[in-house]
Amino acid sequence: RTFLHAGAAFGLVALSPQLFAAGQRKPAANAALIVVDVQNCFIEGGTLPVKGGAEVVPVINKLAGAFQNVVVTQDWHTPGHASFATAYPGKKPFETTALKYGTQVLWPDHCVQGTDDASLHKDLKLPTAQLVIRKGYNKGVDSYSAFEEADHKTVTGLAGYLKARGIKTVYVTGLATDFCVAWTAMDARKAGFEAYVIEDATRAIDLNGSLAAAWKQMTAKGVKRIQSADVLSA
Ligand code: VGL
Ligand code: ZN
Repeated sequence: RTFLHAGAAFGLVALSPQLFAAGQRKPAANAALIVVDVQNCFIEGGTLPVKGGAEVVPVINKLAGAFQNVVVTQDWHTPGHASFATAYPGKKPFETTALKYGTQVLWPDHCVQGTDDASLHKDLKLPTAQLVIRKGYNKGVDSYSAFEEADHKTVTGLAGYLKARGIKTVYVTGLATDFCVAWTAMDARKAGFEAYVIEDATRAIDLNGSLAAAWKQMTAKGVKRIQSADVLSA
């Protein structure tokens, strides 16, 4: 039996060298998949749709099967939230305003707590997900990052949770690449995690060049850019 197993394994290697290409490695037990904001609000038909947003769903569903740890986030705003243009007379969505903690992009009202718009996309299938973390629920402070709010002071508890569970590496996916995905990945680095963004499991808003800027900033902070095939074929 041992001999047969070894033979079978050898045959697999010989027939499929691409399975073992450099840099491809199955996520370790101490890695977590973070699925950012795959909510109706960010998908066609929602209040702040991201182009191609629904396309991440099958990719993420497939990725989830390769991970022993899966964490999900939801943008979860109060009505009248400080990131909503409607909170400022005379302001329109996609303009900016100065808040105490810095420049805030103003968005259409989106992802209001408890609404269908804020629900996870119906086709997202993450039966093994262990934690759902909600963010952006303080009315006066936005939170693109799943780790800390835009004041760069208030933490969500995610870093503590991951550390308590011995997680060392995070793979970030979801919506939107240039906002919540990027800020989450960069804050993961800040909190001491190794961080990957799985590019084809994300879609971007790309507001005034924000996508290129986000990749540049992520790279500078040591976030690694990979594709789902790099994980799935490992
Ligand atoms: C997001 C804009 C506003 C995101 C959330 O999930 O990327 N973007 N709120
Ligand atoms: Zn938001």
